[in-house]
Amino acid sequence: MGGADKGLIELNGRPLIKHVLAAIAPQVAAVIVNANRNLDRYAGFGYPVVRDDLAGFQGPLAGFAAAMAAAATPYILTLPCDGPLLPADYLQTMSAALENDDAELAVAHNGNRLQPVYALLPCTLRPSLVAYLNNGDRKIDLWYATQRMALADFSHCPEVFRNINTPDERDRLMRESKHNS
Ligand SMILES: Nc1nc2c(ncn2[C@@H]2O[C@H](COP(=O)(O)OP(=O)(O)O)[C@@H](O)[C@H]2O)c(=O)[nH]1
Ligand SMILES: [Mg+2]
Repeated sequence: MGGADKGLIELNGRPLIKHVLAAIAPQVAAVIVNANRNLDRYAGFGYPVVRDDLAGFQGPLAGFAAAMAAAATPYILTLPCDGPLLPADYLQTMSAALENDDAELAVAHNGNRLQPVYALLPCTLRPSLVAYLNNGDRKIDLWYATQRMALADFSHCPEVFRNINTPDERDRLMRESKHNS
């Protein structure tokens, strides 16, 4: 997106983060926003804002570590700021997968591949995650693979993971949502 702060890019007249917050807030006990720029604007959406544990945009795991430190809940449920089509049963599907597999963490799967920024993670994994990051590792799938992982099956609705990475993708989604409404 040419370096723009993606959460603040508008889709149908509202910043992307507002679409995402509206979809997740009814499902969870508390919301934390993870951002590293425009912190005042993010704070204006009414939820606490935390910056990454590591400086320099080192990837989503640094955000997960910060959220685990800030959370008052035993688990964090993660989702990216650029995926406005989050389903209403996101938490339910993730927690059912975790329980069914008696796993430590759950990660979404669209039927084809892992969707690694959609995860249900216990905050007790923070020391493991911090150690992984301090070792210089950044690959999200490889850290998951070191834990007991459940796959949450979203193969019946793979479109919920559509996310906006280019102006073109934003415009296409906007045209489609107007067409459907
Ligand atoms: N906290 C944090 N999140 C990041 C970082 N880099 C990417 N993300 C988030 O990870 C998600 C996926 O990133 P994105 O650039 O859209 O990757 P893609 O969709 O896989 O091409 C988005 O919500 C980003 O905001 C980072 O350095 N720190
Ligand atoms: Mg993306």
